[in-house]
Amino acid sequence: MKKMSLAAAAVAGLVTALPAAAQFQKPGDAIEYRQSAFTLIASHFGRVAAMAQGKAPFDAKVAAENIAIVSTLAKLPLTAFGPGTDKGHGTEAKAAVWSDAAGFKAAADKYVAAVEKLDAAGKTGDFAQIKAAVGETGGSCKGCHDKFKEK
Ligand code: ASC
Repeated sequence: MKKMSLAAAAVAGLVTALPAAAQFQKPGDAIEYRQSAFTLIASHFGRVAAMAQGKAPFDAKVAAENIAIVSTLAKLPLTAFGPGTDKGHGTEAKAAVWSDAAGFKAAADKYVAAVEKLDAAGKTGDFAQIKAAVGETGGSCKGCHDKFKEK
């Protein structure tokens, strides 16, 4: 019993030490994970984007809360584009994600950098800074979608 629990602890330790991508048991799990993460990011980013576009009243506290969530979630889907996750589960990822891995990484890096700026802007509570950072972040979403996402 003691040995079993030690083994279980060793496995748990190994799993947490591996790159995040290794947590998926099946390719479909990774696809669903990245889709779920993008859904949440789009929802929270969308609330801030609506304020930036004047479609919702600007509230610095609400903007900061939503930006903090975007910031926390931003990198999660990027761990879920491993080999074999290019088909099924309604994925809209284009083959270019894997055939142009360098291009995909460049687009992902641009998005991560934009979200870092958005995070900093959210902390200032300044509308102009948030608006500019929303524009850059939205542009990075679109830039990646144009090349790497169907539709
Ligand atoms: C969003 C959202 C996206 C991006 C993109 C920007 O709010 O859900 O995918 O912005 O539309 O062009």
